[in-house]
Amino acid sequence: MAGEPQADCLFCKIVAGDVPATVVRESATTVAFRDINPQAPTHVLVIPRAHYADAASLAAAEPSVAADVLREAAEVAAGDKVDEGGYRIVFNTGGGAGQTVFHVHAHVLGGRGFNWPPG
Ligand code: IU
Repeated sequence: MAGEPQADCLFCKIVAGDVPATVVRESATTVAFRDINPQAPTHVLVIPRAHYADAASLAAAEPSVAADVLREAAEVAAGDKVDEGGYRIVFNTGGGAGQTVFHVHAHVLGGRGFNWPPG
Protein backbone atom coordinates (compact mmCIF):
# COMPACT_ATOMS: atom_id res chain seq x y z
CA MET A 1 0.00 0.00 0.00
CA ALA A 2 1.24 3.53 -0.78
CA GLY A 3 3.35 4.94 2.02
CA GLU A 4 3.85 1.59 3.78
CA PRO A 5 7.35 0.14 4.33
CA GLN A 6 8.60 -2.12 1.54
CA ALA A 7 10.53 -5.23 2.59
CA ASP A 8 12.98 -4.95 -0.31
CA CYS A 9 13.67 -1.19 0.05
CA LEU A 10 17.10 -0.20 1.33
CA PHE A 11 15.95 3.25 2.47
CA CYS A 12 12.98 1.75 4.38
CA LYS A 13 15.59 -0.37 6.18
CA ILE A 14 17.59 2.76 7.05
CA VAL A 15 14.39 4.37 8.41
CA ALA A 16 13.77 1.26 10.51
CA GLY A 17 17.37 1.25 11.78
CA ASP A 18 18.01 -2.17 10.22
CA VAL A 19 20.74 -0.81 7.90
CA PRO A 20 23.30 1.64 9.34
CA ALA A 21 23.63 5.18 7.99
CA THR A 22 25.33 8.37 9.11
CA VAL A 23 22.21 10.23 10.14
CA VAL A 24 22.55 14.02 10.36
CA ARG A 25 18.94 15.02 11.07
CA GLU A 26 15.66 13.34 11.93
CA SER A 27 12.12 14.65 12.17
CA ALA A 28 8.76 13.01 12.75
CA THR A 29 8.35 12.53 9.01
CA THR A 30 11.91 12.53 7.57
CA VAL A 31 15.45 11.16 7.97
CA ALA A 32 18.60 12.80 6.54
CA PHE A 33 21.85 10.84 6.15
CA ARG A 34 25.17 11.18 4.33
CA ASP A 35 25.42 9.56 0.90
CA ILE A 36 27.84 6.61 0.87
CA ASN A 37 29.31 7.80 -2.44
CA PRO A 38 29.49 11.59 -2.00
CA GLN A 39 29.64 13.76 -5.11
CA ALA A 40 30.41 16.98 -3.20
CA PRO A 41 31.84 17.94 0.22
CA THR A 42 28.24 17.98 1.45
CA HIS A 43 26.12 15.19 -0.04
CA VAL A 44 23.17 14.30 2.17
CA LEU A 45 20.00 12.42 1.25
CA VAL A 46 16.72 13.56 2.82
CA ILE A 47 13.97 10.95 2.69
CA PRO A 48 10.44 10.69 3.99
CA ARG A 49 9.92 7.91 6.52
CA ALA A 50 6.98 6.78 4.39
CA HIS A 51 7.76 4.84 1.24
CA TYR A 52 6.96 6.57 -2.04
CA ALA A 53 8.85 5.78 -5.22
CA ASP A 54 9.50 9.33 -6.37
CA ALA A 55 8.91 13.01 -5.70
CA ALA A 56 5.74 13.16 -7.77
CA SER A 57 4.02 10.31 -5.94
CA LEU A 58 5.02 11.75 -2.54
CA ALA A 59 3.75 15.22 -3.45
CA ALA A 60 0.47 13.80 -4.74
CA ALA A 61 -0.19 11.62 -1.67
CA GLU A 62 1.35 13.65 1.20
CA PRO A 63 2.12 17.21 0.12
CA SER A 64 2.91 18.33 3.68
CA VAL A 65 5.61 15.64 3.92
CA ALA A 66 7.02 16.74 0.56
CA ALA A 67 7.30 20.21 2.11
CA ASP A 68 8.97 18.69 5.17
CA VAL A 69 11.61 17.09 2.91
CA LEU A 70 12.38 20.48 1.34
CA ARG A 71 12.50 22.21 4.72
CA GLU A 72 14.85 19.57 6.09
CA ALA A 73 17.05 19.88 2.98
CA ALA A 74 17.47 23.58 3.75
CA GLU A 75 18.29 22.76 7.39
CA VAL A 76 20.94 20.27 6.24
CA ALA A 77 22.55 22.94 4.04
CA ALA A 78 22.52 25.43 6.90
CA GLY A 79 23.88 22.83 9.32
CA ASP A 80 26.82 22.09 7.01
CA LYS A 81 27.26 25.84 6.39
CA VAL A 82 26.93 25.47 2.61
CA ASP A 83 23.80 27.59 2.32
CA GLU A 84 25.56 30.92 1.82
CA GLY A 85 27.74 29.57 -1.02
CA GLY A 86 24.76 28.02 -2.79
CA TYR A 87 23.70 24.41 -2.94
CA ARG A 88 21.64 22.00 -5.03
CA ILE A 89 18.53 20.02 -4.13
CA VAL A 90 18.13 17.24 -6.72
CA PHE A 91 15.37 14.64 -7.13
CA ASN A 92 16.42 12.17 -9.80
CA THR A 93 13.08 10.88 -11.04
CA GLY A 94 13.04 7.71 -13.13
CA GLY A 95 15.85 5.49 -14.31
CA GLY A 96 16.47 7.65 -17.36
CA ALA A 97 17.38 10.54 -15.08
CA GLY A 98 19.67 8.41 -12.93
CA GLN A 99 17.33 7.29 -10.15
CA THR A 100 18.62 4.00 -8.75
CA VAL A 101 16.83 3.80 -5.38
CA PHE A 102 13.06 3.96 -5.72
CA HIS A 103 12.31 5.51 -2.33
CA VAL A 104 12.12 9.24 -2.96
CA HIS A 105 15.20 11.15 -1.79
CA ALA A 106 16.38 14.72 -2.10
CA HIS A 107 20.10 14.95 -2.78
CA VAL A 108 21.50 18.00 -0.94
CA LEU A 109 24.81 18.90 -2.58
CA GLY A 110 27.08 21.74 -1.55
CA GLY A 111 30.56 22.91 -0.71
CA ARG A 112 31.82 23.22 -4.28
CA GLY A 113 30.87 24.94 -7.53
CA PHE A 114 28.32 23.43 -9.92
CA ASN A 115 27.85 23.57 -13.66
CA TRP A 116 24.65 24.19 -15.59
CA PRO A 117 23.27 22.29 -17.44
CA PRO A 118 23.99 19.31 -15.19
CA GLY A 119 25.58 16.18 -16.67
P1 IU B 1 19.73 8.05 -7.08
O1 IU B 1 19.21 9.48 -7.33
O2 IU B 1 18.62 7.06 -6.91
O3 IU B 1 20.74 7.58 -8.09
O4 IU B 1 20.51 8.15 -5.71
C1 IU B 1 20.75 7.06 -4.90
C2 IU B 1 21.84 7.47 -3.96
O5 IU B 1 21.84 6.59 -2.85
C3 IU B 1 23.24 7.43 -4.57
O6 IU B 1 23.83 8.71 -4.50
C4 IU B 1 23.96 6.41 -3.72
O7 IU B 1 25.32 6.72 -3.50
C5 IU B 1 23.15 6.46 -2.43
N1 IU B 1 23.22 5.29 -1.61
C6 IU B 1 23.51 5.41 -0.26
O8 IU B 1 23.75 6.49 0.26
N2 IU B 1 23.56 4.28 0.50
C7 IU B 1 23.34 3.05 -0.02
O9 IU B 1 23.41 2.05 0.70
C8 IU B 1 23.02 2.98 -1.43
C9 IU B 1 22.96 4.08 -2.19
I1 IU B 1 22.70 1.11 -2.36
